[in-house]
Amino acid sequence: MNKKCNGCGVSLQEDNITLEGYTTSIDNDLCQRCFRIKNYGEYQTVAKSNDEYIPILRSINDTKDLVIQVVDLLNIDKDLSEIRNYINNKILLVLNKRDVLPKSVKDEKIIEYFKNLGLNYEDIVVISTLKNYNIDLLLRTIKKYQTSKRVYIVGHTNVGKSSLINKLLKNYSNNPTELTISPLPSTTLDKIEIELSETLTLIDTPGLVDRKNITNYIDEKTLKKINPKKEIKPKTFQIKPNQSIIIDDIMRIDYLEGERNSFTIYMANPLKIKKISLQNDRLKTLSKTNYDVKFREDIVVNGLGWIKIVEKGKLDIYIDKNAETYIRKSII
Ligand SMILES: Nc1nc2c(ncn2[C@@H]2O[C@H](COP(=O)(O)OP(=O)(O)OP(=O)(O)O)[C@@H](O)[C@H]2O)c(=O)[nH]1
Ligand SMILES: [Mg+2]
Repeated sequence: MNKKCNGCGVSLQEDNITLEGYTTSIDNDLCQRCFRIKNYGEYQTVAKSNDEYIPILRSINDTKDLVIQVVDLLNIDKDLSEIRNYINNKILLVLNKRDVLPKSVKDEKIIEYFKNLGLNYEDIVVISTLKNYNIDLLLRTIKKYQTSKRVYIVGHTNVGKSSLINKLLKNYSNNPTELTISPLPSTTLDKIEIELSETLTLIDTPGLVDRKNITNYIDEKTLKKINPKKEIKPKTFQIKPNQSIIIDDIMRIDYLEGERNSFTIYMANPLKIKKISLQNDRLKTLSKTNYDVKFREDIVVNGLGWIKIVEKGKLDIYIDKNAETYIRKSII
């Protein structure tokens, strides 16, 4: 029988050390990569393509099982409905990493924002896997909506799918399984079924890869800084036209035209952010996009966070050419 790694779901093999799933002995329960992540915190990236993930999603569509779509609250997908291209199942939306957003923001407000997207979820639950927040509520909600024993967990890479399953296992079962988790994308490599109880089996899946996420284009040192580990302290700047803001070595915002304005930056605390004059040329070699923002909009930077802009105005954003930025109605 084809034996799978207990950490990431890949098929184990002892023939080729350079290929996925390698282990020194097929009697082991983990592949070498998971063993190293778990025991030494040594991360190894695996380049995954969605060509492998999409068939997994389509196979879920063949079932009537409940699907949990997990979203990272600091890193909300531009198009949450993309998943609907592949599956028609009932979906429960789970908004994870609540702990990184300011406590002053009310959960109801966050939920309201997602309800207004009109995307037909059975329910929406805000949680923090890290802080064990609302995990009880989530389990009750899963029980309310599950249509069979099996419940799938889907979403982009790194949103915390495997962490959530580990937390549910720890809280509510004696099953000793511990899935591999890591701060880098594409940790889980294949479907993994985990029995939580006689009436509930959770199925972890590898995440959908997002090529437009800035984390694909920055060095490891900066990557460590942008992954927030604590509650974000938003930084507000009062700004006039002809002033600019630079965020570490990552991006530059030029305020070109408009009223006196207020920019609030929701990004990881270790990032160095400062106001400079428009004449200063720093980071101007990056790729430029022009934006016309309306009253109370956010400029979102995929993988990094967002800038809340209060008044309307014209601005230029400079950032890596592969990174995605877009405008949405202010979430907070
Ligand atoms: N701050 C915070 N971090 C979290 C939370 N849940 C998970 N993480 C972190 O998010 C990162 C990714 O977690 P994983 O569980 O590996 O994510 P995944 O969705 O399974 O990722 P893939 O398997 O690559 O698709 C890890 O660094 C986790 O520690 C949370 O509630 N809050
Ligand atoms: Mg995972």
